[in-house]
Amino acid sequence: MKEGKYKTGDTVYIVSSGKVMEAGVLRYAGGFYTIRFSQGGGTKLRENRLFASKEEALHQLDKPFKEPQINKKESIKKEDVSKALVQTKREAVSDTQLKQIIIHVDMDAFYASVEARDNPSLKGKPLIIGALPNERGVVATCSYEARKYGVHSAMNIKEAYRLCPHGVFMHGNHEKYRRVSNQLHMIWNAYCSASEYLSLDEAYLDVTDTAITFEKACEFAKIIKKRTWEELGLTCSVGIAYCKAAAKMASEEKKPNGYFAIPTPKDFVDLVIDRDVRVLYTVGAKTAEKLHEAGIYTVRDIQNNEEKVQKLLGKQGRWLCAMAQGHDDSRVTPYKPEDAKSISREVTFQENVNDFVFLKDALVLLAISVERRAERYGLYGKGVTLKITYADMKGITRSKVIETSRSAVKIYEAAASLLEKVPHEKLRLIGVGIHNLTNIEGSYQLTLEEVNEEKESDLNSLLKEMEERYGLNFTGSLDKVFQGETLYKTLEYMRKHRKK
Ligand code: TTP
Ligand code: MG
Repeated sequence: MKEGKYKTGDTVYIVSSGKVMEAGVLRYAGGFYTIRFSQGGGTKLRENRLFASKEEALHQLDKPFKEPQINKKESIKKEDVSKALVQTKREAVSDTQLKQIIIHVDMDAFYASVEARDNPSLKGKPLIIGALPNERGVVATCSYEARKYGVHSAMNIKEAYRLCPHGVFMHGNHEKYRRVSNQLHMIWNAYCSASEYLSLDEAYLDVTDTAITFEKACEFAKIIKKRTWEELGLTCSVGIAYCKAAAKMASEEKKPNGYFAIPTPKDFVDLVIDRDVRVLYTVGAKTAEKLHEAGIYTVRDIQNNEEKVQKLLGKQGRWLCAMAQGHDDSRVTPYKPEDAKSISREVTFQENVNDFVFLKDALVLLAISVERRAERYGLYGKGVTLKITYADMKGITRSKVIETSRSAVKIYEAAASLLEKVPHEKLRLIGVGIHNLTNIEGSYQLTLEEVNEEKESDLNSLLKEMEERYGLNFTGSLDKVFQGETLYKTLEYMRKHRKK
């Protein structure tokens, strides 16, 4: 494992709990530096969290850590951001109901559009992202050209191939979509006082206080569309409405590249009254079936059968009856990473596996991946989960309480001990996660003794053993293993190449 910019013994600075601390580099192992604070104690950090001088570290204090931009094309003009955010006093509302103006924005065929943007030869083609036709897997998304053949998200890849054999099949590149998503957030957040991200490509924006009028909100939505196209080369659909549910419906109304406004509850009701109940977006296939069986097919039927609907569906029924009249008071709730329930990483193998030596090794890489994600969000777990799906599709999860940590070694050790106790039969999926998340470090800061014990030398020796077992070389390339699809490919390689 090669050291990077810093050498063992260098004095470096880090930012911790809003303070600059001086620390001496102890050693480098497993992709991390282990440092010892001059005041005693120590911790593990990656190179990008270390600073050669106090000034550099102080500078970092002023601006939160950001990932370096990898693709120049994806960078957006900073000076444009926040231009529109002019906080003005909100108009007094006469009625008791809280008036809201919400924009819902949703990218069109997100993963596929990003891939087509970055490789123009894919433009206009039926593009299917998820897996290759000869692999196991499902469609993550597909371009609108592929949708014409009936291909859709979550469809088995084999079925997609049957429907669209001339389609272009690709793996996704999640890291890239996450980066684009961050850039989208920067555009969106320039126009709203609060945003609620529903997925990488979709959010509610509360523009009540920033737009003040509905007309201005419509203008914001148009600017968001224009900037998304001009700066990121992507199209999105926007809906502007007086509540969240109507805004979401509005953005779907004219997809792709759509723009649609629903200014009042009356406009909403007029639009949906004779449509199937499924137009109300919390109504999934099962709920729709229940309603249909009870003779309730349209939104009008809900209006005329409120008691029946509430009896049939309880709390959801009450929400549906309100929505059928155009009422939805729910607020935009900003996403906080610490609200996430768990951080996990899993892999589905191309063929079923019952090589438990390999599976234990797979846990090492999955645990490192979880550690890196947890580090990115500043979170630690108080429990570790092992997830398995056996060849017969039977799924199990096993959990273990740990001392608050996000250390890959600790996650691995817990998961490996859980693996020992489960039935050793052929399986198709294995995953590792941490749960019971907290942003309080707990025992993360090691005592000096623990540093000397050198836990991460455990990680290093695990990786070394694996290098020998699979003829791999992680040295200097461990970071690469965790980019995009590489972890999956590395695990597939290991599955096929274990030496005795
Ligand atoms: P969606 O917004 O549901 O779909 P989309 O953006 O591809 O297409 P559109 O909005 O125009 O209908 O999901 C956003 C991304 O999330 C999608 O590009 C891929 C990913 N995704 C999955 O990986 N699996 C899924 O089952 C779904 C629905 C989405
Ligand atoms: Mg979308």
